[in-house]
Amino acid sequence: MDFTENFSLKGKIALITGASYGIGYAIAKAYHEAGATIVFNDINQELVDKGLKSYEADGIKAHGFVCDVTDEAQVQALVKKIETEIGTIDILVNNAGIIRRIPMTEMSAEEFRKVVDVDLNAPFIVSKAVIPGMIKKGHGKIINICSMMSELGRETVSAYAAAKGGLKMLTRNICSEYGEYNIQCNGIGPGYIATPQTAPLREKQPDGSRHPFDQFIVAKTPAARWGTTEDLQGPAVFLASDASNFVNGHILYVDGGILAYIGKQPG
Ligand code: NAP
Ligand code: GCO
Repeated sequence: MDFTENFSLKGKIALITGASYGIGYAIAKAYHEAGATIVFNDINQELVDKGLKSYEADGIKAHGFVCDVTDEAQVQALVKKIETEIGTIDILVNNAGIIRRIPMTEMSAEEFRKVVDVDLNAPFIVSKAVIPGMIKKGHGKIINICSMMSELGRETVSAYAAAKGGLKMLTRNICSEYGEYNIQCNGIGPGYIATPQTAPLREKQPDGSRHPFDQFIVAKTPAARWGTTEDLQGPAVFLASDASNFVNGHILYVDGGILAYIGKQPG
């Protein structure tokens, strides 16, 4: 057999949550090109329709559903519908996520809980719904979209860092509990990626200069640039494919080297 066949996703069904655009969309596009059937959800019909239009424009016949990943009843119903109408899910990417950048002492408990609900509780809920089918099928791949904040903190992102740190450990626990069923659960830790979620950190200043955080990230990244969603496609295909069947409980950081680098001397 040609070794590269190990990277094929032919015949696989992939559910990518929150994939109308952004990182989830890019991962779904790569999975399509690797041969998978694409299923995605988003939080409302408008976003699902927007996603379906984008997929169609890219020649992808995706299946889109409205589902709030924090609602267990909606998630259970979605997985049942997918299994009935399309087939058992082989690959799950827990991508849906939010961030609220608020100084911790100014953040309400409700705001903190909302971020943890989407970024940590939801991957638990969706994984719990999908794993029984994977066990029956004899294999499965779960990929949790973690973050630099699974390892590092910074001002204003306490809830997000707590959630993404927890998601790293949920990844390791799913690996531990379900590895014997030939289910591999790994994480991808994107660095700073140019998507709508980070747009506020890259906004031009009133005087036309670059955002201070934009300058900081470029100085802190050995690759000296922001990541693109395309940078994540290869690692995501690898972790969804047979090429990674003995990789389990690993967080693969796709960050241009940020975590390895102390940062450039100012000036
Ligand atoms: P994004 O542009 O904000 O997209 C997130 C997607 O998830 C949106 O479609 C969003 O819908 C959806 N979503 C949010 N809450 C949901 C819910 N309750 N149920 C269903 N869908 C929901 O984010 P992104 O930059 O592509 O990031 C995707 C993932 O990567 C997130 O988990 C994020 O934390 C992580 N990440 C991003 C970066 C980065 O630099 N961009 C780096 C590391 C990790 P709405 O539009 O309605 O919110
Ligand atoms: C922030 C950014 C980061 C990125 C990403 C980095 O405000 O610091 O939004 O959190 O989204 O998670 O890996």
